[in-house]
Amino acid sequence: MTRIAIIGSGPSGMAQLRAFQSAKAKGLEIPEIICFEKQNDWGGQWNYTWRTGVDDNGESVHSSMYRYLWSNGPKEALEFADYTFEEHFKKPIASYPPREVLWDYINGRVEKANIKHLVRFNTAVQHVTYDENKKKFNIAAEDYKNQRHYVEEFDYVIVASGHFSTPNLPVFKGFERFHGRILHAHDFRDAREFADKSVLLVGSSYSAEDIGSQCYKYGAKQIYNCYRSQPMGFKWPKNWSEKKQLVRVDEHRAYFGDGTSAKVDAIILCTGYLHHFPFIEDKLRLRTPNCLYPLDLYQGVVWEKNPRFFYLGMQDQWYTFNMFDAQAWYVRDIILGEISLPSIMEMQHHTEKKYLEEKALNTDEQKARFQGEYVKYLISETDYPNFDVDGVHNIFMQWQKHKKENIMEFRDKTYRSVMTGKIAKPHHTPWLEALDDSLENYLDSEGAKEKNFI
Ligand code: FAD
Ligand code: NA7
Repeated sequence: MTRIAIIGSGPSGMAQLRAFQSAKAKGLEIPEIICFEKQNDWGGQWNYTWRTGVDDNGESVHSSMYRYLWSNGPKEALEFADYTFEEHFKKPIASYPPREVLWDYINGRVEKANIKHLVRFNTAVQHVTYDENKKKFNIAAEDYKNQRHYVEEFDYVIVASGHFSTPNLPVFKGFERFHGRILHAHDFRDAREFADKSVLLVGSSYSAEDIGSQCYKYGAKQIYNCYRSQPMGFKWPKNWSEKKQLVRVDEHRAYFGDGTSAKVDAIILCTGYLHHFPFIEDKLRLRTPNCLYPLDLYQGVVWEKNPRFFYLGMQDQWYTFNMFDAQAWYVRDIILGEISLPSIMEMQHHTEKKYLEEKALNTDEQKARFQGEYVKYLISETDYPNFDVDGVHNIFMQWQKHKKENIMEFRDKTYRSVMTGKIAKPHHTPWLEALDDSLENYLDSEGAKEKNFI
């Protein structure tokens, strides 16, 4: 029987499992599927851990998420077309759910599909190779629960191991002398640690914006962030100031490119992540910066040099859950023979064209549109339920406008679902005052536990 390996059961791997299950539910015969997951549960980044460094098994901790993380974009932009928030929660909820609430949602869809038994948890893929003679992939895996190392053969491999886990860790002059704490965003867990402290965030993208906002919300005394290329340019609170690139630090102070300096207690490197796949042999390994259209991947998913090898979710992301779905349905249909691929030359030519198109994009509006068009194309090729991608694009544009208006209040806004046509319900507590982000408190219509939070 044809065998398929999926590496990772985060939202992308879960989408792939669900894609095959939906084909099976329609009466199609599907191959044997095995999903390898190094953590003890699924959900990928959304499977929070307080740990940093290594996990129970000595594997590097995967998730970069932290306590009190709320969705940084509207839930209406990531909603599954085959499983709405309304179907899951049975009532309207607000537009920016906390991590635990989103985990519950993505878990709900795949629990309903009854596919968890396809995942081998606590099992890390350590090596993937391709045997040209046999035309099979060999996967070497470590099963930590049963303390067993084994190798198995597969006909297809789908890499869904994420790319926001391995820190990009620049070093600045004087770091070895600094008296405070230096950490990467990947190891940031609890903003309360920085209450009453002066914190410097290096970087000017999503992590800097959100970790800084967390620190502000939970009582940091002073926040600085510094940028290499572009300032974030939001209207920051009085105790947050944006500086040019970090030049050096000494025992207590950070020195910036504009000649100013500041005393800081901690430095958080919000400097992004590396696409890092040490477990994949060189000829199959994706090497790319974080961009919207990586080279070597036809339609963002097919490894051109060996089109039985796939990657999911490797793009920088405007679209997330529903884009992973679009990709997973597309990969499924290639494997099931419903979609045929062009020649390698044609695939490469197409990808290079798209890669150059991305390079010519200047504005966020253009970048979001570019990824939206990509999602539309994938959906048009499969039976994934069609949805109003242009409507989602408009939600992204409103989201950006709301952030520009007030970066500390954008999460209080609500949006209309393109799946159900219904508008979200405002949350019971404004985001800045909502300290208890547990599922229980979030879903309670009055937020009864909020006042007990210390
Ligand atoms: P991941 O979620 O990273 O899952 C990959 C899985 O692969 C993990 O379970 C991992 O354990 C497993 N794995 C890795 N290597 C191996 C191996 N060798 N063997 C076996 N298993 C392996 N997106 C949003 O839509 N909204 C947000 O608000 C949002 N906030 C974010 C905040 C942070 C701090 C970060 C880092 C990301 C955020 N994202 C957000 C993006 C997020 O990455 C995606 O939502 C989503 O989790 C990507 O899914 P994935 O399955 O591709 O990868
Ligand atoms: P991103 O979006 O990849 O951004 C990385 C940021 O780090 C970006 O501002 C970079 O500046 C900056 N960077 C990278 N290297 C350096 C050095 N050496 N010096 C200064 N600044 C640097 O990563 P994020 O972590 O913010 O977001 C990733 C995901 O996590 C995202 O999906 C979120 O939802 C959460 P640049 O603009 O390249 O000059």
